[in-house]
Amino acid sequence: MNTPLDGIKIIDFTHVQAGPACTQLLAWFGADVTKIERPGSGDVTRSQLRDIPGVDALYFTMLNSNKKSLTLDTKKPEGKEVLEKLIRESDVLVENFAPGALDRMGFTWERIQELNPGMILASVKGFSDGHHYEDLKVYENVAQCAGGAASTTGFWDGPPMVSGAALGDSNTGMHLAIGILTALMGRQQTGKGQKVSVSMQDAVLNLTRVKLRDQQRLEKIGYLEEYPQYPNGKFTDVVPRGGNAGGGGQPGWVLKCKGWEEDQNAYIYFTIQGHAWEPICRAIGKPEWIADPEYATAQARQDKIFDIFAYIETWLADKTKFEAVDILRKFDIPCAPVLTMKEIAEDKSLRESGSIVEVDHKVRGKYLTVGSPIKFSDLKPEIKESPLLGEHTDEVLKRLGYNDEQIAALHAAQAV
Ligand code: CAO
Repeated sequence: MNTPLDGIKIIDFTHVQAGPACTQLLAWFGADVTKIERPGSGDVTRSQLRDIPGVDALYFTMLNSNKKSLTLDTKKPEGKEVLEKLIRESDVLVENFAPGALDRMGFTWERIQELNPGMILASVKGFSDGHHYEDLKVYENVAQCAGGAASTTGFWDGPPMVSGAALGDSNTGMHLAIGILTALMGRQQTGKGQKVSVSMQDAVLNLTRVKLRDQQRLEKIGYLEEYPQYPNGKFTDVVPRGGNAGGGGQPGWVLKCKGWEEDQNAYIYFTIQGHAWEPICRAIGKPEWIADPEYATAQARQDKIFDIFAYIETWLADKTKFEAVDILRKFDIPCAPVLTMKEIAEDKSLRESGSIVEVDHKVRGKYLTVGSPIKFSDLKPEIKESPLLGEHTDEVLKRLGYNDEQIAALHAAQAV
């Protein structure tokens, strides 16, 4: 198997989710990723939201597969010395500490360059350098609020809403991975490393760009035709929350299916693609709407869109979400069942494609995790277990030239 990042050495000085998601992806693709963790406790996610007492939590195991773990107190001189040696021999250092933490440890960008001019220093921060909030510590939902996602998500009569998808954390990690790979390509041309950073606010904003599009349209014409507020509701001067409306030019909504009264997820997402009006009418048993001028064009349908969705719900009333999709797919209608995490965990196709994988962990036993969403023709990443705290400390120290006596002394110096 070709693992293209073979030979790339990454110091993974990350914690929680945003940084670990980035380095895990690079480890899947072959990079040699060594995670540095504080002796005694390690990454806070090892012990957060535990389901088995004393065992690394799923939060940790699902973000740190295919890595090595080295315990190092980088505030002590002995720990700093090891980190310096690692920097000299590595290609990338990834970190997502609070602003200034790496500098306070003595590892400024200038110092890192002195140690290794080819080093790529990759950072996640809440806000970008120079931003008026640059000093803030940031977690997922803070970033979703600061990046425009929360004010545009949810229903118009409710509060701002955050998404269950990690737009602030894992998404920022994916952006950083692209930055690191770009800097590695750049280094092939110049021989020099560089500093790469992604702010969580920016990464969220990058995914919220259509709402910035809408803000400008709203300022120009005063309304947004694809939002549920149009044509009868009121628009203010900011992009409103759109409920479940389709964000593009195709109206869509979440529609009830058979069993919705008991099952909160007995719904499908239904899209009315403009050019698919004829097959939609045939699928839902309303052929008379095809040529009816009251329904035939997207514009004519606009003020009746919720009546149309209500009618489709009567058609769906005796069909499960899966039956409905099986009928609608034959008419080429973009739709999907609203899937629960239980259904996703049991989905045969996701298992076969490697998007959900079962991993065997030496202490926890078997658990499910998310595999690579990126598929290659010549690379099938093998998702391995996450390391125990400090599992590879001695191995890494030996590689760096430490003898048994020096290793024992380091352990003593770091004892907690
Ligand atoms: N040895 C010695 N010290 C260590 C260490 C080690 N191996 N690893 C970390 N530390 C120290 C840091 O140097 C820092 O010390 P100082 O505050 O004295 O400089 C200290 O541990 C705490 O680091 P922190 O401030 O980053 O950690 P926190 O738990 O207080 O904050 C977080 C966590 C995520 C809010 C903050 O790191 C942050 O804002 N990061 C940037 C944005 C980010 O990535 N957020 C996403 C997190 S995923 O949800």
